[in-house]
Amino acid sequence: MSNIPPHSQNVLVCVPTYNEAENIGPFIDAVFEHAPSEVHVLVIDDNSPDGTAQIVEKIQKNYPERLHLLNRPGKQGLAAAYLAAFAWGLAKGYDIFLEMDADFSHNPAYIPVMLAEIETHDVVIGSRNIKGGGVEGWTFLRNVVSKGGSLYARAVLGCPVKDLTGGFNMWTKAALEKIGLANIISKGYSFQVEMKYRAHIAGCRIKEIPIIFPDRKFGASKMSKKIFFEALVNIWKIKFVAGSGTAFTQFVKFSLTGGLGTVTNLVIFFLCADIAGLHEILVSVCCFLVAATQNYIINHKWSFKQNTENESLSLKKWLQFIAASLLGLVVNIAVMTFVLKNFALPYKFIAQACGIAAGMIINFTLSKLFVWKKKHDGRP
Ligand SMILES: Nc1nc2c(ncn2[C@@H]2O[C@H](COP(=O)(O)OP(=O)(O)OP(=O)(O)O)[C@@H](O)[C@H]2O)c(=O)[nH]1
Ligand SMILES: [Mg+2]
Repeated sequence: MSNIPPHSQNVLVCVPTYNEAENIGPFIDAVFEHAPSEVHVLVIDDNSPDGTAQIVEKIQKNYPERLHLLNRPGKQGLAAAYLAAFAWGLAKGYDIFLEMDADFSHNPAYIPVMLAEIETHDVVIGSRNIKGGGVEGWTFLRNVVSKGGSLYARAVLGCPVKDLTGGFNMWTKAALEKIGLANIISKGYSFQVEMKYRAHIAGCRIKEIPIIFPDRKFGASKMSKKIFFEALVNIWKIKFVAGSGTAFTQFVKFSLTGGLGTVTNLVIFFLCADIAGLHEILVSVCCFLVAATQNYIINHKWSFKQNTENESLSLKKWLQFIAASLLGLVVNIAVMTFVLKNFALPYKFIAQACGIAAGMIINFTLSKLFVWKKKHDGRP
């Protein structure tokens, strides 16, 4: 871990604390022991009843200009603490931000390694889940819960980062700007997952380095079953809010819009054909146009909102969408006929369901590629 070239940028180690009186002093000493001189530390304390902030104030004289303290009025959670720290550091002109827990689970000896990697990356993650990394002193159950949670988050988000939940992460200023801190929705532990997922979507260069993560020796964990289950649900929120520009989310929204369009179609058909007695073919064409227009508006304002860049609705795009919908309809009928002819089905509507699915995929693909084509993709 030696032979690291001197680092030219200002680095801020952000350490949120809540009741870390036993850890904070030795921890700060350990950070300054391992970190080069351009590294500063900011402790964000949520008015810990055990006097953590007072201990930091006492040792500030040992590290003039390098040890900072942000006092907050009460326990507001990890996300709020980090967001306050980033805002503070960005305002002061820091270039690189490192998140660390105060309980020695994040070994300061890794700081020089992370600083070396950040030279060529936007995000460096201290990872327990890659070769060479791991945890120490955990019970079997805790291991299973943690690994399971991590796998679950990765699977739901489709994100390649192996340690999504860990909190030992380094960010460049540019990465924080790309992520868009104002958009973060997480309040608690899912914050780490959301930050990494947003960084991945924003096309940041992400590097995982192996770390050994020992359990805390002093003080109490702030993790609880409630927090854990909240995080499981939050992953989905993150997927739909942070990932609203991803193809999967767009497809789900597009399908829901299509479903609503079908309801509109049927209601108008019922009113005009059954109640008013108008000609079915004429009514059917009108229903298609009304439902497709409704779909066009909702897809523009919602499903593909990320791609529209506040563009207004237009006749050209409406026509394109009608064309895509008609093509979808042709595929729908073709697939339905094919399935009916080639498979012995107990009910015909199964063939129609296959047709609808195929038509929807065609309509979605054409919409995504042509009607709401993204102007510039953030990915490298
Ligand atoms: N400022 C602030 N810090 C917090 C808050 N909750 C936790 N922390 C700090 O965040 C860091 C991580 O919290 P831990 O309790 O260690 O959580 P954990 O690492 O997931 O759990 P353990 O592995 O059991 O320690 C520690 O430095 C805590 O003191 C909070 O609401 N506000
Ligand atoms: Mg901890």
